[in-house]
Amino acid sequence: MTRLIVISNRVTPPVGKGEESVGGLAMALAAALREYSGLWFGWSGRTTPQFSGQLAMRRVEGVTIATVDLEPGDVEEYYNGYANKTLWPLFHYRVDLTAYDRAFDAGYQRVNRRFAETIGPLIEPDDLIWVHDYHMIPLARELRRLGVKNRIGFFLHIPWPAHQLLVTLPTHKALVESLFDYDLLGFQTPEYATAFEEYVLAEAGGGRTEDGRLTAFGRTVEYGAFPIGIDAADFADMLGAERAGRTYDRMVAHTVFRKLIVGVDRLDYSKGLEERFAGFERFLADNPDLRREVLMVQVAPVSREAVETYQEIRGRLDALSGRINGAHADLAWNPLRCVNRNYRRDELAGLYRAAKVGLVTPLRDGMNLVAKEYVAAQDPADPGVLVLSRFAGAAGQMPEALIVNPNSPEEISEALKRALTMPLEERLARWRALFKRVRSEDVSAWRDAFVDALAGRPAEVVAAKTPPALAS
Ligand code: ADQ
Repeated sequence: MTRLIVISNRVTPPVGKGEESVGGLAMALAAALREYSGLWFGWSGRTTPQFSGQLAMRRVEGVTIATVDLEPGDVEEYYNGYANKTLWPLFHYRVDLTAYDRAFDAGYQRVNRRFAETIGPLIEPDDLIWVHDYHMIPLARELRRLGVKNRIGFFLHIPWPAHQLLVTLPTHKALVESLFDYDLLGFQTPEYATAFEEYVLAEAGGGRTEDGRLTAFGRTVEYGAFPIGIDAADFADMLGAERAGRTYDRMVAHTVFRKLIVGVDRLDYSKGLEERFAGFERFLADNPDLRREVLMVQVAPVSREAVETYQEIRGRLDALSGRINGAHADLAWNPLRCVNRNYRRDELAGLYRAAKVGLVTPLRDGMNLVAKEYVAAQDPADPGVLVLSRFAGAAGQMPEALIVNPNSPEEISEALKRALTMPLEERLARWRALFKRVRSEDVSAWRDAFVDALAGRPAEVVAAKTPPALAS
C-alpha cells in the first residue's frame, strides 16, 4: 500500500476523546490519519537558536510523527508574519489588517525550503504527499527543486479570496505560480475553487483543459472542492462519555427556566464575535418578553497571543460583554458569559447538547467545523437549532440551518427569536436533514475523496457542482 505523508505547519498527534484541541485543521487531520499508518510532518512548535534540520520522530497510535524546531526569526517572519499577518487576513477578506512586508515573505520562502530539505530525504518513490494550508503554499516548488517527482496534493483550509482582493498582494503571481507545482489542489467549497479558476484565467493568462484541469505557467493542475467534515461517529460516541454527561447536566441545571445559546470559536476576528455580541444585544433589546429566558455562553480561547490584533479583540469583547451585562443583568442573572479557555472535546459535546441554539456567525470561514459538531451533538428527539453565517463554507452544505448575514444585528436577532420559538416539528425536519449530511459527508469521506483523486483513482472532484440554494 502506498504511504501517505501529511505535511502541515503544526502537528498534533491523534487526540483522544478527553483531550483538548483547538483548531479545526488539527482535529480534521488527527481524525483523517487515525486510520492511516502514515507519516505526519511539521513544525514542533518549539524554537532553537540555530536551525539544524534535525527531526524528532515518535509513533502515536500507528502514525509516525516527525517534527522539526525553527529559529525564533523563522517563527516571527514565517508564522506570526507572512502566514498570520499577511495571508490569514487577506484570505479572510480583511485587506485592512493585511501586512505587506518583504522580510515576512523572505522568511516564508526560507522556512518552506527548510521544511522541504528536512522531509525530502524521507520521501520514497511511491509515497503520496498531502500538504495542508496557507503556511505551506510554496512547499511543492521546494520539493520539486530537490527532485521529488511524487504526486503532491495541497488542501486549503481557509477561503480562497476573490480575484480583486488577491491582487492587492504584491507577490500574488509568484504565490499562485507555486501552486502549479502540485498535482491536485483542493478547496473547501465550489465557490473558492471557482475564485481560484477566475484568478488563473484573468490574471495568469491560463486556460482550462478539456478534462477540466487548469493550465498556466507552462504547467497543468487538477483542482476541485472537497468540503471537510467532522468525525461524526466519534463525536456521537463522545456524548456517552461521563464528562459529556456531567457538563450537560451542569448546563441544564444552570439554565432551568432558561434556554442556552452557545458559541464556540477560537478568538479570531474572522469569527465575527463582536458582530455576534451586537446581534445578541439587539435581540435582548427587541424582545423584552424573551430576554429573561436566555443565557448566551461564548467559549473563545485566545489562539495567537503573539499577534497584537488578537489582544485588541479580546479587549473589545470584554468591553462589549460588560456593556451588555451592565444594561440587562439583574441580581441573579447575567445574559452573556464569555469564557476564554479550552475545553476537552467531551465537555464541548455536552455543552452543545445542552444548547437550544448553536450560534455560528463567522464573517468569513473556510468551512467551520463547530457548526457540524453542534448538529452531531443534538438530541434526536428534541434537537436545537443551528444559526449559521452565509459566509461560512459550511453554509453550502447546511441550507436547513437558519442562514444569516453576520454583519446584520437585525438578522441575528430575528434568527435567534425564530430559533428559540421554533416548533418541535420544524426543528426535527431541519435537524434530520442536517444530521444526515454531517454523518455521510464526514472526515473520512473528505480524506478518501482527496486521497483517491491524488492517487489518480476515480474520485468525485466537484469543481463545477453548485451548492444547494440557501434556505431562509
Ligand atoms: P478553525 O478556524 O480553527 O479551522 P473550525 O473549523 O471551527 O475553525 O474548528 C475549530 C475546532 O476547534 C473545532 O473542532 C472546535 O471544537 C475546536 N475548538 C474551538 N474552540 C474550542 C475550545 N474552547 N476548546 C476546545 N476545542 C475548541 C480552520 C478553518 C476552518 C475549517 C477548519 C478545517 O479556519 O474554516 O473548517 O480549519 O478545515
